[in-house]
Amino acid sequence: MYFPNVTKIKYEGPNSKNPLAFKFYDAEKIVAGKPMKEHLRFAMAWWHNLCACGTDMFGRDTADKSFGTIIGTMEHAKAKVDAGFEFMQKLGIEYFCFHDVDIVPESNNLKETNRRLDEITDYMLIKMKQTGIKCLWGTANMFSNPRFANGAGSTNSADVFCFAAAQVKKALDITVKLGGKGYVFWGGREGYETLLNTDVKFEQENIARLMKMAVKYGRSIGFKGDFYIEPKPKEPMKHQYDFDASTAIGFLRQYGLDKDFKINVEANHATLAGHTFQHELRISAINGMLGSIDANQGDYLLGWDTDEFPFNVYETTMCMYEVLKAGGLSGGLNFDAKNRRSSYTHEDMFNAYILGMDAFALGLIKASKIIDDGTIDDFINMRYNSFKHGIGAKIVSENTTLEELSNYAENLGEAKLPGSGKQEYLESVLNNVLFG
Ligand code: XUL
Ligand code: CO
Repeated sequence: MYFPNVTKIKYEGPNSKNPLAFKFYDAEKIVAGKPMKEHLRFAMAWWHNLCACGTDMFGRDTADKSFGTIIGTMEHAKAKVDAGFEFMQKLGIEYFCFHDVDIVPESNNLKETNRRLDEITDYMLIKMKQTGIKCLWGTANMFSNPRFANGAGSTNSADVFCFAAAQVKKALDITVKLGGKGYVFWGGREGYETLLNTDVKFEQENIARLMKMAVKYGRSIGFKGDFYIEPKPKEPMKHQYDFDASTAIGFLRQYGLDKDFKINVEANHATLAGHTFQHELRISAINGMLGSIDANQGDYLLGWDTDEFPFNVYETTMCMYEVLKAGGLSGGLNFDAKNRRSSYTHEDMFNAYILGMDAFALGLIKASKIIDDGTIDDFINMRYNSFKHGIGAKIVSENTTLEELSNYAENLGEAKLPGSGKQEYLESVLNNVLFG
């Protein structure tokens, strides 16, 4: 046992003062027609939870995640599996997400890395069968190894492109082996620092080529799930190609990848792009491409990806409002989030997940109330009333011309104000639903 001081985390309700209990997440409780756990489908991110130890630009590790072994060995990789499954079981988390290099130490030799991946996934499969825990999505880390300094799909080196292809192939193999529901492309180094050395068109075409081969190969080995692009505007690169959901959707359509791909929206990436989390969810949803979510939170005072555990209930509420309106996710809510460097104990890891899971449970409960209350949805519906009859209906049915509209406008005489947006009133409705 790796977490002997923590027993199974239970739902104790909002009056509980127990730091190791859920206050709002009650897995089996029915909200909006389904148990909470089905709406939320929480996943543990292997990298932050089992690998990251608090190193930042200015200081070394603070957390000990050796789990009694020597880091960088296969014994350590297996201890992480054991610790991870104990952690998920104690929290009632039913899914995990991983990069290839999160689950084994990468060797200098690709064949040896792949052999290690076979060995560890055999071991993970046994644990998955014993516990019922499943894989939400897998991915290849094509940004840490120095060979990817100039990108993976967008690299200037054909040899590096082949290494990227090899990693995608193997990551797909093991994602399928583990029954993963999805496969993610996060293009951390797919971008550029200066146009003085970059052929953007060529690089984007090459990324599309890599993705097309991934789809072809994935489908050939029986992968039935969704591929995802996870947009992010910057960091590590100055300018990343998958800037935001709109950009990624345009790219997918341009290269005929939109039938196989959806968007994995990450909250902190949205805010880095100058959008709200809700905006990115809405843009994905209205394009039929809301696939999965990396559930975290950024800091509005900082310009980088802080990957904090979410606690802002306004944001989790508006997120779950989008999810409910979109009819749910094909993926789930992956906590791509890490403890603050100074919260370095194993107990802090549990506290962080309890915070995040409760914040989203609360968001789900409140979002369902907003929908039941109906004031906001009714307002939006009424706001476009002028398009339901007369000239407005003609516009919507595309049964008019610029000339006809021009004549109509001339006959109107004085220009009219379009009806109040009533933002302050609607914000007070929101607060009333949340706290009333
Ligand atoms: C980085 C990030 C990644 C992806 C998977 O900002 O979000 O961890 O989620 O590669
Ligand atoms: Co992410």
